This record gives sequence, C-alpha cells and structure tokens, in this order.
Amino acid sequence: MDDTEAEDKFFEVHEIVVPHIGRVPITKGDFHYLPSKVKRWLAFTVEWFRPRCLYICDGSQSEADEIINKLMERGTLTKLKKLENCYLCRTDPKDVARVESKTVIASHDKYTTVPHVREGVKGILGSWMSMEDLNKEMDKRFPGCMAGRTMYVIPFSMGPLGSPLSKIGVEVTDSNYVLLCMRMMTRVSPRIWEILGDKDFVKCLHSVGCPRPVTRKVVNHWPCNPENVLIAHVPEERKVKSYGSGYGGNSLLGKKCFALRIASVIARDEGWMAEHMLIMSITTPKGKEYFVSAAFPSACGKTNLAMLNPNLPGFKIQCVGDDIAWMKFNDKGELYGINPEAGFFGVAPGTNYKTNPNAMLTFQKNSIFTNVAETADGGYYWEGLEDEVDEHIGITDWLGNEWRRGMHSKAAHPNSRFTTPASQCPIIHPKWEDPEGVPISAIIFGGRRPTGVPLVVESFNWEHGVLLGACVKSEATAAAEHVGKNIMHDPMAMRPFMGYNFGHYLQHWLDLEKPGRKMPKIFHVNWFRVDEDGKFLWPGFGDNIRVLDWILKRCDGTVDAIKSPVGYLPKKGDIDLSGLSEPVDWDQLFSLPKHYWMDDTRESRRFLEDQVGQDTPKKMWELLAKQEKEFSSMPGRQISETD
Ligand code: TSX
Ligand code: MN
Repeated sequence: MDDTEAEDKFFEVHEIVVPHIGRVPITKGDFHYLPSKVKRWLAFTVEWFRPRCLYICDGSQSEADEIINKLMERGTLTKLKKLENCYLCRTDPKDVARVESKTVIASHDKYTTVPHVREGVKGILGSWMSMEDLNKEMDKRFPGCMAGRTMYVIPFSMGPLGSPLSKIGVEVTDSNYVLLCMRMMTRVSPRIWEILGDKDFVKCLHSVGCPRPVTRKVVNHWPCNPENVLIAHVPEERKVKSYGSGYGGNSLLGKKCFALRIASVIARDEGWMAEHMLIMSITTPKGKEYFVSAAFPSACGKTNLAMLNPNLPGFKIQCVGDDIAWMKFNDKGELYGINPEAGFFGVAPGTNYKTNPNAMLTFQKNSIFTNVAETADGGYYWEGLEDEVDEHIGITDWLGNEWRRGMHSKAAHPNSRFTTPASQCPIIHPKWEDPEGVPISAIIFGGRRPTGVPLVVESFNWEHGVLLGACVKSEATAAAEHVGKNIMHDPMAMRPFMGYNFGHYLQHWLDLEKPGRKMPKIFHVNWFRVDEDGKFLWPGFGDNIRVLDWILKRCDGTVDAIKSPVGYLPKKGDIDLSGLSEPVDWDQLFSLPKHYWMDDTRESRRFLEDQVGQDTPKKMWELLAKQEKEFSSMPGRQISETD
C-alpha cells in the first residue's frame, strides 16, 4: 500500500450524515470515491426517501451471489435446479407488465412532449403531465418511501463502457430484483464513477412503494404498490422517477425509460437516433457482411428475427441487439449503431427450439425467468414448449398452482420473461460491444398485417421511408377471447416509448438527411399476410432470410424492382424461393388491392390529422396525397403487375 492508497483508506466513508435524518450507514461501497455530483444527488435522495442504509453496487459476481441468496431466503426467487445458476421469480399478479396508463412525461411546455391532437381525440403518442402536477404526485409517493429498506445505488452504462455513443445513468432502487436484472440488461461497474467524473448522468429513481413497517399485504414476497404506480420522465432534467412497480419496463430504468424515452430527447438535441430497433448482421454466401436495423411493434417476433436461423444455405446471421438501437452518422456520413443494452428481456411464451433456438441456448445459464411455469424437475415451462417438455412431467403454473395440459388457464403469464446476458447468445456478433458501433445499411419497419400489405416494399427515398415508418400499424393481440383483433397504429414502433412530440420526431428523422450522408435504404415487411382461409401466405421465421437477401441486393443495387404507388416491389423470381417445402402464392403475397389501399391511405392521413395535427411535417401530407391520387387513378380492382 503506497501513501495515497493509505490516505484513501483513512478517508473511507461508511456512513453519510443527512439533514433531518442523521447518520445513514453505507453497508457496501465507499461514498468517498463517488463523483461530487453523485454525492450531492444521493444525499438529497436519502433525505427524501429515508432508507435504512445505502448499498453502492459494484457489479461483481460476489455481489450477485449475495443478492441472489437474500432473494432465495426471502422466497422471491427459487432456483431452477435443472439449469445452471437460473432462477424463477413470481411477482405479485397485480404487477406483471408495463403500465402505459401510468407512464407520463413532464415538461414545462406541453407541446414539447405531445403533439396537438384533434379536439375531442385522446392522444395515443405519449401522456403529458405538468411539472407542478408531477411534483405534487411525487410528493404523495416518494417521501419516506424506502423507510426500513436498503437503497441500492446502481452505476450503469448504456452502451459499451467509454464508447463515444454510450451514456451513463445511476439508478437508486429498493428492489434487489431490479439490481439483479439491471446487472444483466446494462453494464454495472465501479469504473462508471471514473468515466463519469464531473459530467452529467441520467438520474433514475425507483421505489416499489412499500416502506417498512409494511401496511399492505405483500403477495409472493414481491413488494409493490399497484394502486399508486407512476412512471414519470423529466427529459429536460434527464430524470426518471418510477414508483410502485418492480416489473421490467417500469423498474429497469435503463431500458425503455432511459434508452428510449430520455435518450430520444438527447438524440434529437445531439443529432442522432434512439430507436426501438434490433440490429443484426447478415453475411451472404459470397462472404459480404451487412448490418440492418429493424423496428416492429410487439408480437411481431423482433427477438426471433434478431437471432434468425437462416433457411438459405451459405447465409450467416449474427445478433447485435434485439430491442434498442442508438445510431449516429459519423464524419464520413455513414450511419453507425450500437445496442445500448447488455442483455435480453424477452417474452417467454412462444419461444422454443423451433421459433428461436438461439434464444433457447442463451438462457440455459445465469438467467432469471419471471412469471413462467415450473416443471417438477426444476425446469421452466410456458405456452409454446408443448413439444419440447416431457408431457407427463408435473407443472406448477406462474401463480404457484398445479397445472395440467388442456386446462383452460395458461401455465405461464402471457407477458412472462427471460432475462439473460447477451454475451451468452451463440450467435452474438463479435462486434456487439465495439465502441464505434456497426455500419447500418438498411432500416426495416414491419407490422402484423393480415390483409393488403405486401411481404416487402422499399421506400422511394428517405422521406418516403419516414412516411412508411410513421404509418406502421399492427394487429394487436386480442385482450379477451372472441374479441375481434384490432389493427393499431404504432408509428416507428415507438408509440409507447416516445420521449417528445411525435411530429417533432418525424421532423428530426427528415432533418437527418443531409448532403454527403449515405442514407440507409428503408423497407417495410409483413410476415403475417393471410389468404381467404386465414392461412399464412409466408412461412416466416428462417425463411425470412429470403426477404433479407432481396433487401441487401437492393442496397447493393444488384437487382431491379417495380415501382408501385406504395414503393418498390420485388420482381417475380427476384426473391429466392428455392428449397421451400410448400409453394408460395407470389401474386397474393404482393397484390395491392386498390380499395384496401385507398381506405388505408385515407385512414393513415386521418391518423396523422387526429394524433399529430399541425405538428406533422408538411412532407407527410404531400406524400400521402400523391399515394392517394395514384391509387384512385389506377384502373381495376387491384394492382399486381409484379411480373
Ligand atoms: O417471430 C415470428 N416471425 C419472425 C421470425 C424470425 N413469428 C412469431 C410471431 C409471434 C411473436 C411468426 N409467425 C412469423 C415470423 O416470421 N411468421 C408467423 C406466422 C406463421 C406461423 C406459423 C407458420 C407460418 C407462419 N407455419 C407453421 O406453423 C407450420
Ligand atoms: Mn421492445
């Protein structure tokens, strides 16, 4: 030990003294080493939340072991003994999903956050709260919210540590489940404090809202406060304040709250993009590698696509990320992207060795399964694993009840999740943590569109691609049985994740196109078109490589296309259909029914008028008018001259 180290040792600080509260012990970590901005913010937060003690996280394995043991003792986690270092977590059944209705963004001016909607119309592109109301709401919840509990201080990086594209956040939370998941989903490290220095960071406050002594009934050893949930963002202050829920997107604040809502605002201010997109690499049989990003609404299989097992010989897919992309043009005018996350927080039901073998292989160790069912031999179970789990084995459902196949209830909650480190994915890209990111050749939008929308279409240009993104819609999974499925707008797949006025966001996209920049081509895909009998027209999954192959050829300019009113369509024969087990009805897959499209274009215009109003960039009206005119002047019932 040299002199300076000895001095540091001497000054180790294991408690802080807070006005009106007095001494608060620090059970782990040393306050002394924290940047002064962090110290001040923590002192303020401790005075507000009144935790019993502070625990400054370092991201080490011993820390994880300690927390896991605590959670197992308490009964929140059970070990899945069939797997290595995997755990099952059952939440309070009242705390099982993101709560959009309780998610708000506060700003001084309402219209920086939400667009001008038509009078009498309820806006769906974000929910605004005034700063005054937010402060009132927070004052009802946060004072003393951590009484008797440990306040975990989690320093994390979104993106590789020290990358010019990365951003730093600090989350304080009273949930050790949140700590465990944040360790997988973000990069938690004491090096954050050094990298941070005197710079600003995104301040993330989270409490489950169950101060001690607990007066509420705690269900499943999962403290939460569902009646009072509020997930608030203050982009102007780079702050997230989340109360009452321990579940995923409500509590792992680095993910949707920071990496999408707050980051989209930072990105606008700094001239880059924070998007709800996967990033994947495709290497062709000739050995040329491309990266694409893709945005899909929920239930379109984004994670499955990100880890695709291609059905064409010679192609190789590697995964960079499955949910969020941060992308920026470099000084050569090329778009580079990183995955700001470090793990996958994927929907479990539907995942199996057929739909996503690479995800299955990823979560065989060091993973947490939330609200899935358990097999008697200590494995996981959910809907979709019928053919892969012994049909005679006993199953306990996500609520802890005995369950048998054929029962009316579901074994796993439909929103049950696996949380698993991306590094364990067998096809994770060697550059997935490259601080420079990867070069993006194409941006792909998509939706679950049972009728009318072709398998793939390429935009005429960047501006038209922005329109394709703005008009993304998808069939929502019916909330109840026998309820007609609904096609919902989810522009840019960002509807639940917008951090600011969607009209301004579209303008930001348009403004990204500058002379000297190599704009990626923009596409729209639809794996979900059905025939008259409701049968899928496209095999999907591994066969989607055939569509990606055409997309890459278009990027290279090695294949022609047919101009249609909605964009460029592939010429018959230009998508490789060799080796398919069943023939594909090309004409049905690519037809553009005239009346469907006249209605759809009008409906899209109506959507923008209602929801984005005067904030809609003029260009969007222009492009929609052109599309409407082209369809109305088309002869015949449908346009399918694709051969
Ligand atoms: O993820 C999906 N993808 C993308 C895969 C890379 N899914 C699942 C969606 C729910 C999350 C799909 N479902 C895809 C798809 O491309 N396509 C379909 C529809 C479909 C389902 C089943 C079959 C064909 C198409 N065929 C048989 O079941 C035999
Ligand atoms: Mn997502």
